[in-house]
Amino acid sequence: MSSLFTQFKRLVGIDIRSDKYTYAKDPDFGYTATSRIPEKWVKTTCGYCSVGCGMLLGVKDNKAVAVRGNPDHPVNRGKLCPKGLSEHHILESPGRAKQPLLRKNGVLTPVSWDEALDTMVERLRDIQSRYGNESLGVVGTGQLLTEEFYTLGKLVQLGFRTRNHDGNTTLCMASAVSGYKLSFGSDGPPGSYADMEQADLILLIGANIADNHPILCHRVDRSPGTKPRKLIVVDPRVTKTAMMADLHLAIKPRGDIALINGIAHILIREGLIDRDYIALHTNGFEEFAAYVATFTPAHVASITGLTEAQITETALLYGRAKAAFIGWTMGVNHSTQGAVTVTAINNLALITGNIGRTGAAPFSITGQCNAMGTRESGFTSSLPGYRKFDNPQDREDLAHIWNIPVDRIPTARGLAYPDIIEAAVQGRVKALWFIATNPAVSFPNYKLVEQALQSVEFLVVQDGFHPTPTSDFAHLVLPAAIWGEKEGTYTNSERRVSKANPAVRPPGEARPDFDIFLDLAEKLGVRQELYPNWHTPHDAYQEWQRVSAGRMCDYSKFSWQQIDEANGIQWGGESLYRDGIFPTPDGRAKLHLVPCDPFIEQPDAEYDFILNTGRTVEHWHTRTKTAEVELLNDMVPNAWLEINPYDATRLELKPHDRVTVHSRRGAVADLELRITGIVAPGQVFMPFHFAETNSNIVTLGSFDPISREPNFKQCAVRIERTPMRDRRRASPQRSVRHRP
Ligand SMILES: Nc1nc2c(c(=O)[nH]1)N[C@H]1C(S)=C(S)[C@@H](COP(=O)(O)OP(=O)(O)OC[C@H]3O[C@@H](n4cnc5c(=O)[nH]c(N)nc54)[C@H](O)[C@@H]3O)O[C@H]1N2
Ligand SMILES: Nc1nc2c(c(=O)[nH]1)N[C@H]1C(S)=C(S)[C@@H](COP(=O)(O)OP(=O)(O)OC[C@H]3O[C@@H](n4cnc5c(=O)[nH]c(N)nc54)[C@H](O)[C@@H]3O)O[C@H]1N2
Ligand code: SF4
Ligand SMILES: [Mo]
Repeated sequence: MSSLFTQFKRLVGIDIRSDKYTYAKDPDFGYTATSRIPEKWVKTTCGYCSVGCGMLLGVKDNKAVAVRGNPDHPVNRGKLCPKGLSEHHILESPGRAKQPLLRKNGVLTPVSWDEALDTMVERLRDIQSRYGNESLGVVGTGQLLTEEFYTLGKLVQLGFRTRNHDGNTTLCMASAVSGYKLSFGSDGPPGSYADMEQADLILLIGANIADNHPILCHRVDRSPGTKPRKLIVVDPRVTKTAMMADLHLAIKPRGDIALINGIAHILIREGLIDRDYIALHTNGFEEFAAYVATFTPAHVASITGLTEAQITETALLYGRAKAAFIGWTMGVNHSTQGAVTVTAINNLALITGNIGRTGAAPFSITGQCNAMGTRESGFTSSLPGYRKFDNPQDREDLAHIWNIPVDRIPTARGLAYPDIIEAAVQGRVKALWFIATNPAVSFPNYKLVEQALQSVEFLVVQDGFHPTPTSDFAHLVLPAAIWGEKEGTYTNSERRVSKANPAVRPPGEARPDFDIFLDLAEKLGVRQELYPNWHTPHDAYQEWQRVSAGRMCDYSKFSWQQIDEANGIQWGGESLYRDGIFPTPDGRAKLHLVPCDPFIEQPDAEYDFILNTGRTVEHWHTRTKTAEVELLNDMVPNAWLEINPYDATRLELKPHDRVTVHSRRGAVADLELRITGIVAPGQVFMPFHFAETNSNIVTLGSFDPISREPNFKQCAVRIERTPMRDRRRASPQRSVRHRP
């Protein structure tokens, strides 16, 4: 207990000394450890998730010492989630990569940047001259700045001249992109967060926002004083988000298409559709109506495990809402049927005219801080500015802006991420370059990716942290600056372009990805051609403005400065398609007939459970960042497996028992058992964050034929008690970095 004297000193603002810290009065926080009172606050945007919260990063002595929510930012209005609030801790963490490392005699050895990049160019040139340009595969990320991703696309496709360029976004957003293109003729989430507040009904499908987009939870607040509306959550688990819902539909895994078709059936039967909208703005309604007629409530109930009453109530709530909003995330996208499930969702919005109006949208909630910016500016599954490889005019446009012959621009995309990995295993891809992604933990069916990482002749890993389970395999590690150390823009789920600003210098010799790309271009001899007079990411932004001008994702209308001052600006405004005109040849959206097939690996006598994998609020993906934040890591230090009490009793398992998950691909031992009604009988869940107990050793290497997105959410597994000999055994991966 503090003495009266101490209390007095606190009151008058004199520094006081405790055992550990010196405290002083901070104008914003009251009493704070003096070491945490910044000299200045730098306005920036959170570098974790796609909510895109505005924040202020406090700096003292070139160290990031504090973070607070930006009260003027329209997305988060001053609030932050636990990851955002502790984000400054990642910058100085011991796990940061600080110098380029080149494998010499089997050992990663520090080298100069010059030697690192000279070697990289030399090795890649040699490999490409022996096996062809497309023997190089490059995988980027939704966590680079737009300026960086744009620069990278040109470097890979026009500099290194390989089309085999993709992003980790294929593990994430690809199904939403494909589904939007199939329904509307273009990518681009039609709605905004503001719509969630204005909707009468919010339907969340396979989206656990309470854990994964926590600050969006404020948008579905239904406490007294807010607009009366309903929240329905469709998820096989009783997630924290499901607990917030008015109605939780604990659907059988992959029952979603049946449910959505069944809702359409009831809407048509009850006349709860917008005939004018359908007639003016869609194609294919007659066939669609005939098709969904077979999805009767009884039939849908048998597939989904829901009651007919639940299905009907959901349909009536959706159909009677003046404005209805559907949000979805990975419970939809992570499936071999992901893209078509997205079109089924779009169907619902189209037949009820719930699109292009305030409160009404089919809205894919994105994942990473810049998933959107990278899919707009990317040179991966499409050409920059949502242009198409197979459209001659689009290629002409770009060739003109870039001042290059049009035949330099490929007429079709190269291999998608899973196909790059497959090609590496088969020996067609001989060199791999990963930028800001950690496939040894995040790619499905670990054994295959391990084979790819081991078999290529040259593997470059460019990451802010080292070692990581992927950088352990590398021939060359390039240390990158991360969020907080570099400048550019991120675009969030609602198309809001926000500025990320540098607050501190990168550690050691780490450099911004942008600078690394320009240096590589220099060494490749293409710098002046591809990046004339470029020096900073702002040069990339200005070219991107010209490239996107007049396109749907038009950045030409706002400068960096305007974005910064406005706390983010949405391209396309609050909603797209207000006029009901879609970017298709006849301006109409297309209704799709979507069959409901059983998911690919059904449980059987040997593998009798369905494994679901996902996230928790405390951790970010492969934990390169959040394992470094003591506060977060101590809350959830290890992976667990959720099992229903019914199954635990049947298998004679007790809470906290150590269990092993076996699948046809491998086994993960030593998981802590949580016995809980959160999962239904016959289903188990584990987080994918932990390299030590890597869920992707057991997951399935099956991909959506349209989007190439993996089926991360269902595979067949068996659960057994972990034998003593397998306890705390080293993971099959070669190393795991632990916080010291
Ligand atoms: N804390 C935290 N936040 C994050 C991230 C993180 O790693 N940590 N990652 C970010 C990224 S990149 C992404 S993509 C998002 C992901 O955000 P979410 O998609 O919300 O995350 P997941 O936990 O992967 O999966 C969501 C839900 O899908 C459900 N699901 C599984 N199978 C089915 C099914 O058949 N039908 C339906 N309807 N649902 C199903 C799961 O039970 C789970 O609750 O989160 C972002 N935010
Ligand atoms: N089983 C299962 N697997 C999944 C999922 C699932 O739900 N279940 N979800 C999938 C999804 S949706 C996603 S998005 C992926 C994510 O998978 P990953 O992309 O592998 O995940 P991260 O851990 O975010 O990896 C980003 C890497 O970039 C580094 N990094 C951070 N910032 C920078 C930077 O500015 N520059 C550079 N050069 N490096 C940086 C980090 O240290 C980290 O190593 O995982 C997928 N894998
Ligand atoms: S909700 Fe997402 S953007 Fe906002 S603070 Fe949390 S991690 Fe950052
Ligand atoms: Mo993601």
